[in-house]
Amino acid sequence: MNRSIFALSLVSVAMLAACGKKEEAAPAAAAASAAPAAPAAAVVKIGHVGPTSGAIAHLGKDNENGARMAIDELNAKGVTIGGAKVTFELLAEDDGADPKQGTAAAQKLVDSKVAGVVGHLNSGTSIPASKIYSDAGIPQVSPSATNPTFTRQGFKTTFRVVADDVHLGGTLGKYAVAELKGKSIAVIDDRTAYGQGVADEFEKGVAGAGGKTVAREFTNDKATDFTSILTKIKASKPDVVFFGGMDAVAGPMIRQMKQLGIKAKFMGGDGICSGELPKLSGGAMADGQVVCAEAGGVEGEAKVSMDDFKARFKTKFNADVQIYAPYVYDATNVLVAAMVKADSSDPAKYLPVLAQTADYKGVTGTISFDEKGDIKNGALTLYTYKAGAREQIAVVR
Ligand code: ABU
Repeated sequence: MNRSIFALSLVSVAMLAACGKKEEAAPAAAAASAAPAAPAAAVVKIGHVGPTSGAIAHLGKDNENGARMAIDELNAKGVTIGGAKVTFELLAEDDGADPKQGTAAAQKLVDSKVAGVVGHLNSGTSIPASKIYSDAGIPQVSPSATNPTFTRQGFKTTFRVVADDVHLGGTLGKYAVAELKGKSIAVIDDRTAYGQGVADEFEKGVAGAGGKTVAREFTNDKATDFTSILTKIKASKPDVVFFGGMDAVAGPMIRQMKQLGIKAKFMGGDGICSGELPKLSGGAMADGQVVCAEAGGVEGEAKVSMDDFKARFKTKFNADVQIYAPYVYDATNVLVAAMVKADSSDPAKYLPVLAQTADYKGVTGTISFDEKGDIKNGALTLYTYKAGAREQIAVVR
């Protein structure tokens, strides 16, 4: 990152303000008694990237709205950094959940001189983009990318405000055996960085709890017909089917399971745990059939603040939160809190402060980063669906 560019932008704002004052002051001596000019407002650009097109556009839009809500509130409240009132500008990019589009979006944000980035939504886009941000020295906080690799590349610029797939998949694997009493478990993944990774961790969790995986199949994140793999899976008579992937694929898969007469429980990670899943399944989900987990702990104070956030979100956007909007909101505010504490939006100056984030009280709970940039004490909230609505089962730490 070119530190001088950020310094320059603030200096040039100050110089322009000074020039303006001079020109206004010259014509009339009476101006000497005028009120002092208001400090110039500096613009701090914050990037957001998520898939606002394609099959999971509803999730990308949910994320983008979380960032927009944070930015709008910060601007309404007024934030002063480096002695100047700043205005935050959201630069929102669409990566279509595609790794190539993701790196192009990252480069565009770097070229636009963003001070920080919130995103991307998917692990498959966040991981390749993280090198671009790291090379530019720009902090990146992901609200939803759960593949462990994201924060294990040795980059100082990567942060995550949710638990990772080791925690997520492992916990769900144990839950399948210990609580759902799964005896024969089938696993499907969508071959993405997230889907395959969380399915692998799920299998380890099953094995660790003494359970048995009887089938492993895969599809892709754009597939709509699962007849072939579900027919193979049916032959293995599973009582639990786990899917590593996103809700846009999980919904039709659940519908086709019903059509094929597979009555097994259906499990998945945070990627399927959306408000949209019942609709995407075409109403095929039996009450309590689906168990999924959000990669954050929604209990106690966090439950109160999350509920409040969801109500404010609904009022502002006339839409319900899908999954990650509150985490995006917190990720944005964590970035800005570090800028305020460092008294600078220069990434080189506020990055070390961001890394030291401890006990930040967000709407999703308390955020502290470990040495890798991962959230400390990350938690999971398990959900099922009844009558088409998500219902909380438990919080697991
Ligand atoms: N964590 C699930 C969805 C995002 C991802 O990690 O790809």
